[in-house]
Amino acid sequence: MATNRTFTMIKPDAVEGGHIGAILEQINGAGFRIVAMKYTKLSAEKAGEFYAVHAERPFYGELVEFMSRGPIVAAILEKDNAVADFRTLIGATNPSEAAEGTIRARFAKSIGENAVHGSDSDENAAIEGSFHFAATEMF
Ligand code: 3AN
Repeated sequence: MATNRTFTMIKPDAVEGGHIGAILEQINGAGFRIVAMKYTKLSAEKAGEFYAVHAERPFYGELVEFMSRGPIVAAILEKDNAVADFRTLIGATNPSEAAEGTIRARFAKSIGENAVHGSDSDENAAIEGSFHFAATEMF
């Protein structure tokens, strides 16, 4: 059974581009409810920890540098089938392959600077949500 929460970050490129409002509007318009949200900045250490699964990939250093270069918006979102539906809403990792109208098609610049994160499984959604939020910050 699909659980109904996912975790997202509006990444530094999209924050720098002034797209927080438009992205949140698209997320709300697609029926996601905000369970938790904060405007924050990852240290290089925290970004490295968050993306530890990619530590062996050639782009890891670049990814950590990018994700820690400026503020992000982190959020937990709720909806039926949240993980899969949010992946559909954001589009493919590479924005040139992202379906028209998806968040990455609209706002992402490149495969590395791709505007938003979306959890890839229910298990990772729970891990990533707890990485950023205490239980007392979820409503
Ligand atoms: P997604 O974010 O769609 O789940 P992942 O988990 O494969 O994609 O990658 C995590 C992040 O790593 C991406 N959001 C992107 O910022 C970065 N990334 C992925 N592939 C590349 C790549 N080939 N070159 C540079 N950065 C990449």
